[in-house]
Order: sequence, then structure tokens, then C-alpha cells
Amino acid sequence: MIEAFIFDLDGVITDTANYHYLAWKALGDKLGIKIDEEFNETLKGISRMESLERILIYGNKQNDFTVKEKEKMANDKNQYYVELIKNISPKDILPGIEKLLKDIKSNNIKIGLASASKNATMVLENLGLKESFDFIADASKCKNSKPNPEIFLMAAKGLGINPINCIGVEDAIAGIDAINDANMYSVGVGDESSLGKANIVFSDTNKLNFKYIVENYSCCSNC
Ligand code: B16
Ligand code: MG
Repeated sequence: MIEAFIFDLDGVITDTANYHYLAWKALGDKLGIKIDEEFNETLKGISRMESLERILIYGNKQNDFTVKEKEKMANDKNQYYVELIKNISPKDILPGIEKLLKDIKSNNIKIGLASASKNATMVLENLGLKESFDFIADASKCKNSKPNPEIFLMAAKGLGINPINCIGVEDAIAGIDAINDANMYSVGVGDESSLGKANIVFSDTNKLNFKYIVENYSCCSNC
């Protein structure tokens, strides 16, 4: 029985990926590491510090900086990112999301957030959606980045729901792996060929369909 929906934020509720991209690109330019959109794709769902480590490896500069210097770089990136997301408003909610949240609520099912972003609460506030969420998992308390299931399990725990009664919604491969390893039912949003490990995939948020998810979940848990 479905008792909760647990959402990823970036790429599912709103599209902040481009802001992360611009902020990492600005840092990359300073370091002489060229970050393109294709490489940025590999950072989706990955925590701030781990993203920085991946960027340094990508630019073959992984041994060039102290921990303190890396912390400063991550901080600078975040300051720029926070500046960029200041103007986010309800018009930035991805299509289909408000309808899905409404359908979930009207069926008395809980709603949680499992985002790797430490800025998640501020983004939800700017979108005017914070009150729609019963629990927001705190990424700063999460030790293991997706694909580790920790952040989804934190959200289920915070909601007081058994993971097998949760539906996880994600746009990143690392996120789908995290949902599956948390023993939840996984709903992917995006390209079916890359999100193939999800229980079901919708090509974009506008196609997300509450009834269809519920029917497929019941079918899946009965076989
Ligand atoms: P922050 P999600 C993730 O959000 C982003 O996809 C990823 O690009 C970002 O590095 C990560 O949050 C951490 O974000 O720097 O704001 O703490 O997809 O898990 O909602
Ligand atoms: Mg995402």
C-alpha cells in the first residue's frame, strides 16, 4: 500500500541544473578546467563536495589543492549558485508537478523530499511549495551521496513510513539506484534508455500520472 511519495528536487520539482552548471562552469574557468553540459550531466544528484572532486579529477588537478582550499572553492560555487536561484518563483515549478502533488494529498498520502541539495528548503520556499511537504530530509546530515540510499531512507524515517510503502521520484541514474537500494518503488523522469533500472519511466514531468503509478505499484507488489 502506498503511504508516501518521496521526491528528488532538481530535475523533478524544478530545473536548477542549469544554475548548478553556470556556477561550476565559473569555478572551472578560474581553475582552467573546461566544463561542458555533457560533463555537467554526470553531476546530477551528486553532492557539492563530491561534484568538486569529480571536476578536479576531470581536469587532472585532484592532487593540487588542500582540503581548506577545496572547501573555499565549494563555498564560492555555492555563493554564486545561491545568487542565481534568488529569483526562482512558482512559475519555475516543472509542468505536471502541482497536479501530482494535489492528487497525492487528496488521497491522504504523505509527501517527502530527498534532495542532495543543502539549498533545498530555500528552493522549495521560493517555489511556494514548502508547505506541501510533510518532511524534508536534511542533506547536510547525510554522509553518503546518491547512489547510496541514505537520503531516501532519511526521508522515509522522517515521515514514519516503511520504505516498501514509498514511491521515489528521480531524474538521475544515481537517484534511481538510491531508490531501488532503499527498497522503494522507483519512478524515473527522463530518458527511458538511461533510467532503465526504474520501475516505471515518464519522459517528462508533465506525463507523471498518479493513477498510472498507483496501478503499476499494486501490480508490481502483487507479483
Ligand atoms: P547543493 P537533487 C542535487 O540536487 C543536484 O542535482 C546536484 O547537481 C547538486 O550538486 C546537489 O544537489 C547538491 O546541491 O550544492 O545546493 O547542496 O537532484 O538531489 O535535488
Ligand atoms: Mg535530480
